[in-house]
Amino acid sequence: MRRLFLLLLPLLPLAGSASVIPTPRTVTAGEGSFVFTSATTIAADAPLRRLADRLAHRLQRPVVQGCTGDGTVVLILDPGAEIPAEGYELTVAPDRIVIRSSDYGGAFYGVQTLLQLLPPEVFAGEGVADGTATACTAIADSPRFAYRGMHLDPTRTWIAPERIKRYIDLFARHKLNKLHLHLADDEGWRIEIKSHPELATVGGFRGGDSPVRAVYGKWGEKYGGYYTQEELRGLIAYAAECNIEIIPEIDLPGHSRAIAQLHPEILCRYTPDTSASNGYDERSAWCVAREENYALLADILGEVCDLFPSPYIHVGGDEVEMSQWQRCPDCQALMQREGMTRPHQLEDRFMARVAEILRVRGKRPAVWNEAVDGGGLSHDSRVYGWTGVKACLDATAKGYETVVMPGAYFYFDMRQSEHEDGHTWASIFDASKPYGFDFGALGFTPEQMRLVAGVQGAFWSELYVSHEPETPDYLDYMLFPRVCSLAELAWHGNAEGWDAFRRTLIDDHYDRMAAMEIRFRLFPPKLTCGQGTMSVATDDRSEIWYVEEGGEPQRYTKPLHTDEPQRYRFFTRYKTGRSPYVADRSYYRTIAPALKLSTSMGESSHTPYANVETYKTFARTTRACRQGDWILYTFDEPVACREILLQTGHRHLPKTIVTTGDVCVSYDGEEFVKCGELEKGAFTLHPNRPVRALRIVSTCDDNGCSFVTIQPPQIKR
Ligand code: TNX
Repeated sequence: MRRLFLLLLPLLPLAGSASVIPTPRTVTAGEGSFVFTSATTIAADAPLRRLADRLAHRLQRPVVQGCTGDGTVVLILDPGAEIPAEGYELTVAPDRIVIRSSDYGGAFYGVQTLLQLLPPEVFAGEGVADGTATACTAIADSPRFAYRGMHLDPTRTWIAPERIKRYIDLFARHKLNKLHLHLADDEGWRIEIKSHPELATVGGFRGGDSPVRAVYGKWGEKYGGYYTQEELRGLIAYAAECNIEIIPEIDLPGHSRAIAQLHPEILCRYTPDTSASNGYDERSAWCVAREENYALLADILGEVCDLFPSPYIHVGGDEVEMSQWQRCPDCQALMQREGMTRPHQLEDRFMARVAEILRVRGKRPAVWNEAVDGGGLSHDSRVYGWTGVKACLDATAKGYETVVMPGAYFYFDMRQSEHEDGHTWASIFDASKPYGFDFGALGFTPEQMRLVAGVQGAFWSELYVSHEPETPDYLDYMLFPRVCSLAELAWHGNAEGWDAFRRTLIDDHYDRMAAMEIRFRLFPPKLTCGQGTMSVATDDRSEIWYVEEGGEPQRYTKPLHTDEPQRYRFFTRYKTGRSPYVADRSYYRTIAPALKLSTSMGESSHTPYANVETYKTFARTTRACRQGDWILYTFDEPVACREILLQTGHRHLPKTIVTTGDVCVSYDGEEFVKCGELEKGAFTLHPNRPVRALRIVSTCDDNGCSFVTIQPPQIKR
């Protein structure tokens, strides 16, 4: 085998061949091809038998024990081979295909690469047709980073086990090897803890008859879910077969409102003012001084350690609201006793206790970057840098192993262009952004690079509401192709440049993603407007469609002639992919007619009604909503317009919506008629007469927080 491999090396790379994503380290074209026939078989070393079975299923060819003859796909595991960890050598020769590696991961990735050398239909379960020829090639490949991760957040919005399993598959196809699962946060507890079953059976559900109130959801309907330990064991085993390690996270000591709603005794000892929040206790952090807390944590983390084979357990450490510790007599006494001067030292203390719980169980802590700030974090911790590049530079400069994932590049809950769905707090970016992450230009020194374990993408779920009504493809659309870019960066790097990678995505990977049934985002088409003409162009084989205001989508075949460009939106489709809408600037133009705002929920002095009346920013109420509470928008003059969008809530704090409510319209300022219901805190009206006033009336008894955010209406002429 080695001889054949060397023999192929001197040949020139075949242009455009093996456009595998992520790009392999070296690809050397050979002569001729391997042809699949009905006699093609698969042979594998014993430890690779399961992998061979999976490949057999994909290729629809049998595994034959002990056969390495002609016409065979051979998987060789040679622990002594000088092949880097997770690396492989893949040789396609006329008589056989050989994948060699020194570990399981390498074999798994060799198989992934082989599948990408075949027609995309192998990903659709169609096997390879007899006569399919694969060009001879020798590929030597290994990863750039040992840590190539994706983070999913089933706490804010539940993601069922079979959907996690599907993402494990999709991530593994892109050679990612870590899945960071966020299992406990303010909005939900998603992991069964056998010693405290109520955490999941109660804390995993909100709304309806649950004592935990609805957020992002439906008021009267119970929704949510949790993973049983049995289900998690299944996911862990399945992920391991895909060379993915699942890293569980219990977010501590902040982000703990879900468990605190069931165990308020873990909180700091003072009586919070809940008059503004309909009795809802906003305290979210574990008390550091309460000794019994560490016994409860040992119960919980003990089960987590027993369940997950990963050497690291993520214990959070982000966004701790330390004012709670400053109000707590016990935390204050602890600070005094220990001579602490800053509340951050309390976080260090808490983390040290948690680290000890993990350590006796043979595990190490993984933490978000804020945990570094106190100065006392132990150096066997792994830091996840999310707040910015600077946090990653700091953590590595201080000698911590670091996973690089600043939100502005790697948070796939951020929207992908200005007028799409998603968060904006870190930035607005498409797949080019994670691809282009440039460690050198951002100031990482070679010493710091040695501490970079790798990179990770994240999807946070506040804006992703998985119960009805859901945009069914939302999660896929937010993840792909950004995950492809992440994988390229993590496995290979970005030296070839974005334009070349984008071309490979479009020319070769779109068909694979479609065969995998990924409902991915297409790059938006190019719209040109001027002189009464709107024309649209694409460079990705997609079909172009347009929607005229109030109409159904139609195929675009030639430029449109119109003097009302604000009435048209365009988008494209290619197989399972769709682009966002694109429109002329005039489509988004809004007007700001004189307006008065009032509510039954009180006016916050920091963020007064005037913010909305001047269309500048948002206003806040002084308390949460109860049934019958209202928000009234009254225009000085009746407003003639095509569209009015009313919005409650805030992009950064999405749950400050009116969770459910009716919307009423008035044309004379006196008589109101119901025109619809809020959906995710918002409502769009297309009035057929001038509008004088609009009123939102709450049909829920709070929104799981202590105020409502009111946005200025967005009015299109
Ligand atoms: C910040 S990332 C958070 C999350 C939110 C996310 C939304 C991190 C450690 N904290 O709690 O879900 O922003 O983008």
